[in-house]
Amino acid sequence: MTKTITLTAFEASPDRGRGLARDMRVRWALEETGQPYDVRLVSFAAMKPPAHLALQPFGQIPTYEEGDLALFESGAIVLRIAERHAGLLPADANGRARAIAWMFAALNTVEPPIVEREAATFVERDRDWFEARRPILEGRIRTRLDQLSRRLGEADWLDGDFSAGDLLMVTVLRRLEGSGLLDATPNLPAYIARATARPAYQRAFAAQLAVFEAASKT
Ligand code: GTB
Repeated sequence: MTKTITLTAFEASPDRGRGLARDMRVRWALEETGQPYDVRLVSFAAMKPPAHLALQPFGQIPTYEEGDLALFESGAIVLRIAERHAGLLPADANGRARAIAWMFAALNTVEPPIVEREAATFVERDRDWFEARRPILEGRIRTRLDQLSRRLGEADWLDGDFSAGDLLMVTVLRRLEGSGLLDATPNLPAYIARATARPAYQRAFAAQLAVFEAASKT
């Protein structure tokens, strides 16, 4: 019997429904694999008491509950979904291992400098050294984008068919939209456009946007 899947997500996402919070990647994985799910919406305050910390020790979203399994970390959640349901990992063992390597690459190699730049922009913008540090942070991102762009080349996806590696990589790259940093590597915006045109992405995006729009009306 299929167990109900429940995620947590922001009740009013600070990204204003742009699909940049990390529940988006989980919603997208569930849509790609055709799994129905419920969402429990939480406020920032509701993420800090023990009930939520038991699910997510760092007081964050997303969390994932499925029967007696409770998981945190969006990458681990996407991997769980991809391992249990067809559509996000190749059937052959070597292809599967390579797709999982791309999942780690997205989260461990490409996302950290992007998050560092975002954090610096939010928290350090008023410091007198911020403008001197900015090109250093952006240079680290440009290096990764250039390397990723060369590897992707003319291909549609990172390694064969669309996989959980592409799904995570695209959610990470989307955080740079509007920054200008993607302009030097035109195959990456095209890669994002190809991925975000997928019907599963569109459904996931619409679902999280509906939450934000409903919260804005109250
Ligand atoms: N490593 C964890 C994972 O991948 O699951 C990181 C989870 C995480 O950072 N969650 C964030 C959170 O709950 C939301 S997604 N923050 C609340 C807190 O720490 O108190 C990060 C995020 C937030 C907002 C935007 N935005 O506005 O554009 C984008 C991304």
